[in-house]
Amino acid sequence: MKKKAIIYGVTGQDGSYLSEFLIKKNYEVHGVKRRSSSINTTRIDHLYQDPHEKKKNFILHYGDICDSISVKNLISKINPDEIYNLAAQSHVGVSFQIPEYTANVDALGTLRILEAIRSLKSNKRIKFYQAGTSEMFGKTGGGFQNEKTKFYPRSPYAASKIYAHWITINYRESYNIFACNGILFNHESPVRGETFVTKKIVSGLCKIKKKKLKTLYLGNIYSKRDWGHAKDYVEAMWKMLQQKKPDDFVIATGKQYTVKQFINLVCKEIKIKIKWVGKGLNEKAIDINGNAIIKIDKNYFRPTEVDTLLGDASKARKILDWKPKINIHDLIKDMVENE
Ligand code: NAP
Ligand code: F7E
Repeated sequence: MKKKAIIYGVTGQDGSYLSEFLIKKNYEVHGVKRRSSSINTTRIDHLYQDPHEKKKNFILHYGDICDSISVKNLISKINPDEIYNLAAQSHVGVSFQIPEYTANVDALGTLRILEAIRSLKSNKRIKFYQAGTSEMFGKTGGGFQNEKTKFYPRSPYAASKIYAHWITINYRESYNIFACNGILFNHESPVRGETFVTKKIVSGLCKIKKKKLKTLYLGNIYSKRDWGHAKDYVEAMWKMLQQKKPDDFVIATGKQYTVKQFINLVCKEIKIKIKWVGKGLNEKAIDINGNAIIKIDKNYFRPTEVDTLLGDASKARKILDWKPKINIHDLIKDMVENE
């Protein structure tokens, strides 16, 4: 019998990589997408199968984790072996502008899925994956973060994800649900959303190279992140659900770069020579013709910033036998080639 998985957030970056991964593992994948007035399936169009086909292994359903009725109905109809909750309002900056909505999706959405699993009383022990984040560590003060590091959220997004983290643990302990939290550090890919900094930089600099854009505007270029590739990270999600006991894991590369260093690496990859001049809001990257191709715009700064994130994934390495295969240089190559 094929294993069945439900993916909430199937139309997102991780949803598309996880779908590919599970289909290769011979799963029947049920992806949940939101109704939208414009097309929101570009990341998964290559996996689409006509509903009239007999033997389908990728099936799409309408749903929304803000709608408990649809969550309960779908889980009870499919009776899956595994559920991956990747659905979220995932933009940290935007969460300051829509904090209540972010909490509804990112915090309560997780509760709605857990409650559906609890109340269903399936003949299977449905396994649940919650997409947690390094943003929960927030104000770290530097150094490495692991599963024992305390949380100090710096955004409505991070605060919502902390609720989701603890409610997942609470349902595991209260009702013996097989529920795992992944605490994933930043992971990127060619299908990363256009407004996240890595994609914005790669896409902007490629446009500048092709003379389709004059200047790219960015915010704080001194924050430090631990960037991996989404392809490696979805494998870790699956590995968590294949263990005997449910547990929580940090997933990271253990290497850290500033946004400015990321820009320099992309410029090297696409062969644009730049020189940094000025300070603070007046800092600029100038090309060989003297054009300011990168400028700072204070509108992209957040009310509270997460200055430094660096993950220690040694628990995942030991228990899941997981380590990243793709380094930052190959990640940038992949993103640039696809642009
Ligand atoms: P993403 O590209 O923004 O995808 C988010 C997905 O959630 C999209 O499919 C989106 O649908 C869907 N969604 C949003 N609200 C929903 C709702 N109310 N009901 C159902 N679906 C909803 O995010 P990602 O980068 O793939 O990240 C996947 C998950 O991991 C998210 O929970 C994110 O917070 C978390 N995470 C990401 C990272 C990272 O670096 N990428 C690191 C740690 C944790 P639409 O396409 O219709 O918008
Ligand atoms: O910002 C700075 C910004 O939006 C990275 C999400 O997937 O990873 C992601 O959250 C850094 C921040 O990612 C711009 O201030 C400068 O310091 O790409 P980002 P994020 O906030 O780290 C975590 C792990 C998640 O869980 C989230 O879902 O870059 N930055 N200038 C900028 N950021 C953006 N977006 N745009 C700028 O122009």
